Amino acid sequence: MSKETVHRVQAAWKKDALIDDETYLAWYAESVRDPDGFWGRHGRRLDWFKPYTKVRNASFEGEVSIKWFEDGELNLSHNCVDRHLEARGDQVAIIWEGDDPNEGRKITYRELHEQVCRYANVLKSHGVNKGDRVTIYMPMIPEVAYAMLACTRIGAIHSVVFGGFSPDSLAGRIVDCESHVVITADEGLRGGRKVPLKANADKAAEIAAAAGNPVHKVLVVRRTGGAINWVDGRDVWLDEAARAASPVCPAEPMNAEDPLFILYTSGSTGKPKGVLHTTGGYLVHVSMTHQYVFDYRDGDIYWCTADVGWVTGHSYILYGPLANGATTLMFEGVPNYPDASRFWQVVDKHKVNIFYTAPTAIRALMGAGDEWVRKGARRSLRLLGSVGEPINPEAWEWYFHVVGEGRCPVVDTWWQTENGGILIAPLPGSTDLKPGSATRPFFGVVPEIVDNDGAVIEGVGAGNLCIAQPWPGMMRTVFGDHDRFVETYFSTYKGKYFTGDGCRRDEDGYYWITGRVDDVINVSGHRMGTAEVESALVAHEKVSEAAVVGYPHDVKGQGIYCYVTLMEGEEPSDALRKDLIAHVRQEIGPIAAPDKIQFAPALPKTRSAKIMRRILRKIAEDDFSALGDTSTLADPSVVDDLIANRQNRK
Ligand code: 6R9
Repeated sequence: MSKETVHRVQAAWKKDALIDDETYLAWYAESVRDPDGFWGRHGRRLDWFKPYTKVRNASFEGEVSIKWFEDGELNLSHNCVDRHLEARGDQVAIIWEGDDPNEGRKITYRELHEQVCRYANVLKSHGVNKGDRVTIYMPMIPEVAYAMLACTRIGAIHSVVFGGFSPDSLAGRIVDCESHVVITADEGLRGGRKVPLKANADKAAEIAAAAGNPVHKVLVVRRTGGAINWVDGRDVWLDEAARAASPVCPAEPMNAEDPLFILYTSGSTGKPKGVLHTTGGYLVHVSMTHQYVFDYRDGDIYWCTADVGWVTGHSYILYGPLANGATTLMFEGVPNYPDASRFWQVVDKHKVNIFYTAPTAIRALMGAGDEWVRKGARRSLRLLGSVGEPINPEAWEWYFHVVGEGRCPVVDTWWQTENGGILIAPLPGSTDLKPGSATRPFFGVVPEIVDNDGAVIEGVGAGNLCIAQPWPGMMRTVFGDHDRFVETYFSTYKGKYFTGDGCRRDEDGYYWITGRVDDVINVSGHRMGTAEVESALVAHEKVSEAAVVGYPHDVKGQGIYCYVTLMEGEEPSDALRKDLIAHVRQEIGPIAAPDKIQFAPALPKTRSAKIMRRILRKIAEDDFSALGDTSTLADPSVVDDLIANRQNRK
C-alpha cells in the first residue's frame, strides 16, 4: 500500500459482504473480458416483459452507436413500483421530510403505485403520448416522483429542470426538447423561503411561445397554497385531476433502447446539452450500483440529499433505490435549516442507515462545528457516501471520524450526468479506503488515462480521464444533435469517451479525480459552463466583454470569478457590480451568481485574439508567481493591471 492514509476494510464492513475482494476481482475481470456474459446475467435483475436475446451492440468509433439489451422490452415504473407490490406493498417506498421539521409523509409502494397510475392517466387525458417530452419543474415533494414515474409508465420522456433555474433557463430547456407540457407547483419551500415556481413557469411559457414553442398545458401541484396567476384552459390543478382520475393504468411495454429521460447539463461550449438516457441499460446500471456501492440490504433506510433536478436525484433518490425495493428518503429542505443539526436530526428521526451527500455540504457543516453533529446520536448510520465534486482529504476524514465515528465506510463515488450511474467508487466490503480517492472502477468500467496527445498512460501517472469501453447506463446521444454527442465526447481522443476530468492513478491502481480540465466549473456540486455565465454577462447593456473562471473556494469547492470589460464610457462601481450579480441570477438562476467581479480595462489575449484563460485562472487564485510565458500576449501590460486589481487577495 502507498503512503497515503489507508482505512482498511473493517471486520464489521466485511461481515457478510455483498462483494468481497475476491468476488470484486473475479467479477471485474469477467465484466471486461466478457461483457455480454456478465451483463447478460446481471440484466436479469430486472423484470422484462420480453426477455432480451442480445446484450451489447455498441461502438465508440465512427458514428458512435450504443445499444444494450436491444430486443428486450420492459417498463421502468413497473420495475420500480408494480413488481414490489406482492412482497412489499405495505412497505414505505418514500419517506418525505418537509422543509419544516413538523411536516412529513410516508408513501407505501401500494400508495405509490396508485398515485403513479392516477398521474399517468391525467397525462394521457391531456394528450401526452409515448415519446412526447414533458418538462418537470418541481420542488422536492413526493408528487415529483409521481410525475416522473407516470411519464415512464406511459413512455413519455421527462426533462426535469432544477427549481433553482430561472425562467430563461427553463424556457431554453422547454424549447430545445420541444415540450408542450410543463408540470410544476404553486411554490417551492426551502429553508423557510418560498420559491415562485409557477410564476417562473408562466414567464418561461411566454418566452417559449415567443420562440415558436407554445406550452399547451401547465399541470400544477398545490404545495404552499400561495397566490398564483392562472391561465384558463392551459392551467390544471394536477392533484385535483389525479384524485378524479382512474387508479388503474397498465405500464406501457418499452423497448430497452426507447428514450427514458433528457437531462440538461453544462459543457465547455454553447448552451446546455440535452443528455439522453434510455430505459434498459440505465436501470440495470443504477439498480446494480445502488445495491453494491451502498451495500444496500432489504429493510435499509436510505437517504440521498441531492435534488431530483440533478442526475444524482434521478438515479439515486428514485430509480436505483426504487428498482431495488428500498425505502428512500426525500428531503425538501436544506442542511442548515432550522439549524446546522438538521441532517442528523433527520437521520435519528427516520433511523437512516445509508447517507449520501455532497462535499460542499460536508465542508459547510464541518465549518459550522462538531457540536451540531453531536446533537444527533447517528447510531443508525452504517455507510456514508459522497458525490458531485472531489472531496478533499480533510473533509473526508471529518465525515468519517466525526459524522460516522469511524464506524461507517465512506464511499466517494465518481460519475457524471452522461454516465447515468456510478463509475468509480469503492465497494464497502472489499475496497480499502483512501481519503480523497474514488478508488476503483465499477464492473464493466474501463478507465484510461491519456496525455494531451492521446497516448495512453499505463500504471502510475496523471492525465485526462477517458472510458475505453461502453457501459450499460451511459447516455445514448445529445437530444436532437447526435453530431454534437460525437464531437463533444468522442472526438478529442478517438475511440474513447472523454470525461472532461483530470485524473491520477496511484501505485495501487486507485483513481484520484483532480477536477475538470475543460471550461466547466463545479460550484457547490453544481456543474456550470463558464461560457454560459459569460454570455449572461455580455447580455448586460454595460458589458462589452467577459471571461469567467473558477477559483478554489473553501465551502463551494469552486467559486465563480468574472473578469468584465465595460462598454466605452461606462464606469466601474460597486453598484454596477451588484447589478451584474443580480443580472446573472436572473438570466441563469441563483446557483450561477458570481462570487467575484473584477472590472478589467482589457483581457489578456494572444495575437490571434484568444483569451489566455490560464493567466486569468492564476490571478483569480491569487497566485501570480508562475504566470508562465506572457510574451505571446498582444499587450503584456494588461496583466499588470489585472494583478493590481485582483479581487481574491489572501
Ligand atoms: C454525479 C454528478 C459531473 C462532474 C464530473 C466531476 C465532478 C462528480 C465526483 C466528481 C470528483 C467525485 N464529480 N463526482 N469529482 N470526485 N466523487 O455530479 O454529475 O453534475 O454531471 O457532474 O462532477 O468533475 O465531471 P454532474
